[in-house]
Amino acid sequence: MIVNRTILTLDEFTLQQLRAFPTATGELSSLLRDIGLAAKRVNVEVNKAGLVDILGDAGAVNVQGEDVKKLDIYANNQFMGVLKHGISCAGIGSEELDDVVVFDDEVSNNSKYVVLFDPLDGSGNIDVNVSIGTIFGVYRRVSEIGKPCTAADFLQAGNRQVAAGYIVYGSSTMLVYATKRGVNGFTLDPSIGEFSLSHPNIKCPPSGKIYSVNHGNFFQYEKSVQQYINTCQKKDKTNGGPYTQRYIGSMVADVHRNLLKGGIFMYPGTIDKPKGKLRLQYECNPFAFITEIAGGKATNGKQRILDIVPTELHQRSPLFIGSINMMNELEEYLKQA
Ligand code: P6P
Repeated sequence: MIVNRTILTLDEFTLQQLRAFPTATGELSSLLRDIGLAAKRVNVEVNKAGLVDILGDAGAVNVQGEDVKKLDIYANNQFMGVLKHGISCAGIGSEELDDVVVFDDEVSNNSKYVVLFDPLDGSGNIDVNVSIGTIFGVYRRVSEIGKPCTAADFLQAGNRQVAAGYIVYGSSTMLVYATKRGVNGFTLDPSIGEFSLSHPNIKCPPSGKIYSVNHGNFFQYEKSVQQYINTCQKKDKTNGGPYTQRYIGSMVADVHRNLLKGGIFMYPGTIDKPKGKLRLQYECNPFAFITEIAGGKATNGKQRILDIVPTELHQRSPLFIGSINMMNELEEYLKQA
């Protein structure tokens, strides 16, 4: 019987990758399947968030000083749980937790990887039914295998990531996953409860006509950023302007759209927040890794995001990310500063 495998599930895709690379141990594939499982569980709760008492503030405030929504906590526990009980992860760092969590059991201590994640980015949008997402980055440990992972494992530059991805809980639920071999998108098929390969080998268009920025902070941006934003609004044959402004206020949704359609997303430093708002380790770095593998570019306005050596787990960074031609155009303005 010939089985018509026109659409690969996430599991089939990871097994196919394993067959193609026999030397692979399967730990990274197993880690991806763990993340896919947690994503399916979170998706169920996100999809019914309006119906159950999972909305609203949990009364807690996280390390960022933000009200923690109950769904944040649920998502954090789901991803932490599957990674702790898997075979590939020695510990995690999360936006929702003040410090890293060292799993410190025999299997985990012998695992090669650590994971940094934002369990539910854009959670302020939960109550108004706007797309939200999970963001994660995977690093090979620098600490000794066989012993508990250490804080140093979680303070590696983003160029040390071996994989990164995100889940966008939107009109459909999609998991986008990148390794050095490429970026692939899997859409959750509710009829079989599996993520299925829907966007193989994603490439970020080199140019685009979408710019994403919070105009409310305009007068707090550096002059060079203001000048670039003004250019985005001008009719200009050379850059295809004017561009369209699209800003959802949920990074996963904004960056995902620009990755597929072409565009630039900016969260610059402001007078109030010179380092910007976004966190380096589990927002900027994973998206910078994914975007570069897809052919785009990501900087903090001065240097490549992936080359920044972190000093703190929750440090913030300005972020400019997207289509390479739009990023190069922006950098011409930033150089003049
Ligand atoms: P602002 C959500 O809280 C978030 O961290 C990102 O998802 C989003 O891009 C950004 O903040 C929006 O911030 O200040 O423009 O509302």
